Amino acid sequence: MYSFQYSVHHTSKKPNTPSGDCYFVKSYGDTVLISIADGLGSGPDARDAAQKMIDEIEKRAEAGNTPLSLLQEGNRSLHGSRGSVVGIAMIDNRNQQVAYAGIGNITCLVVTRERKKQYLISNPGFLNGRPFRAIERYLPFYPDDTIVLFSDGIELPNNWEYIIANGLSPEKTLKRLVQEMKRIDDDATLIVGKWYKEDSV
Ligand SMILES: [Mn+2]
Repeated sequence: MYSFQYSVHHTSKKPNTPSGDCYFVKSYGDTVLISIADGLGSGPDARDAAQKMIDEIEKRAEAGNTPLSLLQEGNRSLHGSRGSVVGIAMIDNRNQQVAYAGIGNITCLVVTRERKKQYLISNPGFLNGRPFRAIERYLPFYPDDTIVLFSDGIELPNNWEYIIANGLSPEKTLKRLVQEMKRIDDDATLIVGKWYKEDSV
C-alpha cells in the first residue's frame, strides 16, 4: 500500500497579509491532485482570484475530472476577477502516471532517484474567464519519483536536483530547498510530494 506524502512552503509577499497564491492537495482513491493558483498582482484581489480557482478545483476534483477539464471549470469561475495562473497535476498510482495542465508561470517537474528531471510545461497566458488554449501532458510517475510544483515566487537553489533526488522525506527535502533558495519578493508556494510505502499490517 502506498500513501502520498507531501510538504508545502507557502508565504506571503508582505507579512500579515494573505498570500496571492492558493493551493490544494488531496488524495482520493488511487489519485492525488496537487494544484497551485497564483492570482495576478498581489493583495486581496489577487487572493480572491486564486481562491476562486482553488475552490472550484476542490469542489470538482472527485467528479471524474481531468486537469484540463478542471482548468476549464475553474476558468468559468474567474469571470470579472483579476485573473490567475494555475497548474494542476493529477497522479494516478495504479497507472503510475502523472497528468498535468497549466496556464502561466507555474512550474511542475518530476525528479527520479537517478536525478533525471522532466518538466511538465504550462501553456502561456492566464485565466480570467475568457477562452484559452491548454493541453494536458503526461509523464510516468513511479514510487521513487518526486513531484515538485511551485509558483514564480520560488527560485530553486542551484543544487536542487541533488537535494530532491537524495531520498529524504518530502518534509526534509522541502526544508533543505527552502533553506538554500534565494528569496524573491513575491507570494510563494512550493509543494514537494512522493509515494510512501506503508508496511502492511
Ligand atoms: Mn507570483
